[in-house]
Amino acid sequence: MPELAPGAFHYPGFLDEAAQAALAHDIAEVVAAAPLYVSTMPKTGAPMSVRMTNCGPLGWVSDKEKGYRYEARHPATGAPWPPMPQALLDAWTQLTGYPKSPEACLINVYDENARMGLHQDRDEADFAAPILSLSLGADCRFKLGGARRADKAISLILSSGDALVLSGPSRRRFHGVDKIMPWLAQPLPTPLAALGARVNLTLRRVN
Ligand code: MD3
Ligand code: FE
Repeated sequence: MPELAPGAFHYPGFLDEAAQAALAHDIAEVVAAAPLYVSTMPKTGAPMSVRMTNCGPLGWVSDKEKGYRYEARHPATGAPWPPMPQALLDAWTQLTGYPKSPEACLINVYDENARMGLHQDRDEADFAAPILSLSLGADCRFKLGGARRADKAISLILSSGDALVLSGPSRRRFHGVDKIMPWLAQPLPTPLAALGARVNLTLRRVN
């Protein structure tokens, strides 16, 4: 259980191939009910390169007018987000031990050219709760920075099946996805392969 920094834990290969395949089926069902969409940046309205959807009681959304926030409904369909698959609730309990259930699972889908710039996750009222991230598909180069944008970042590869827990002081660190690395990669399990190269699931408490 390598601790990358205080409160930041990397679990390489946390999900074995069977668990990855089962989770891919769960996520394909979520995407069928809550289609992937393109969020836009606050103020500029510039489109993000990552396509998204959510499951659980709340979902993270962003647009030009209202900016970053959590909503109970899909911005395009108006439907409530699909429930969180049991496997995600189980992974949350197993890896975080946190007594309250996650309220939101953001599903990020990356194609080979998508990236996510350095940012902090600070749209949640509850900073005491940890964040859990699960990766499927292509490797990516991930950056974990410090409390300030300019702080030196450590770089690591996130591979299919890896879990990352961010808690305590690491909950507020800057972080980003630099590069999708499809060349040596694990293709996404079949029901997701048509959607992109990499999927990341981020489970959070919001309130
Ligand atoms: C470190 N997603 O959705 S997950 C995001 O791979 C996001 O899609 C990335 O950053 C992705 O906000 C990274 C790993 C992660 C998630 C939250 C963190 C790392 C974090 C919060 C604090 C520090
Ligand atoms: Fe983030």
